Amino acid sequence: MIELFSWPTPNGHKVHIMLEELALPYKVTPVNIGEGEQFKPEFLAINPNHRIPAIVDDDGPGGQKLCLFESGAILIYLAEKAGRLIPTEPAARYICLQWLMFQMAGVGPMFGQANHFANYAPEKIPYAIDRYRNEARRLLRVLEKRLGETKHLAGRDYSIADIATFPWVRAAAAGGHLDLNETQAVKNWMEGIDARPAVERGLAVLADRRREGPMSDQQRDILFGATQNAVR
Ligand SMILES: N[C@@H](CCC(=O)N[C@@H](CS)C(=O)NCC(=O)O)C(=O)O
Repeated sequence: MIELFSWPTPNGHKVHIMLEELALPYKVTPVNIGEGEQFKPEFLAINPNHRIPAIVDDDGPGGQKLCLFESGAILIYLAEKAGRLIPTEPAARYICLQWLMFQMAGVGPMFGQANHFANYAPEKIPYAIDRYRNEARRLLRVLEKRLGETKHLAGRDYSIADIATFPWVRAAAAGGHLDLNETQAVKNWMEGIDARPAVERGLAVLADRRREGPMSDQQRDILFGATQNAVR
């Protein structure tokens, strides 16, 4: 059995969707990152970087228990475990990993910073807001070019590259950082993924735990302040 440690954020959604796509049995342990549960010693033992998602698979390689963090590594692991959603032909596999890395190193961090400086930074810093919004828009144009040429990011078939990227584009569009009406190929690709039953189920995982609304001072301290930056 796989134990999933997660919270309903874009990085969490990647793994929720993947587990639903693969129909692997799993149990979810919520890690409420707004209340600081990511700093509990039992979670730090699984992920010393105190970020969701993480998994513990009792039946890892060689039948041994495997603890894994970093959503990209988890997606590769689950795809290889199930033999699905990653191409097997070597060149196609590297192209898939290329677009997965593009998400992990580009789309995720840059969209995240765009959201942070627009919505959470205590001061409005025009340089930072413009810098990350422009970078998010540039990355969206790279996605648009690719998806104008191929049905999915890795090529013809849906893969872990799409699963990793979809939740971030979804969140950026919902937050008003990106306008998908300007990128028709990305919009069509998003609609196709959104319509998948496993995606609907994945997005529903822990959805009832999330509370919208302004962040409290305590949450701000946990996510961006002294609690976040404490030496552990
Ligand atoms: N590179 C990591 C990033 C994970 C990440 O940033 N997770 C956020 C939620 S989306 C988190 O756990 N934040 C808790 C915190 O900042 O303390 C991954 O892809 O797994």
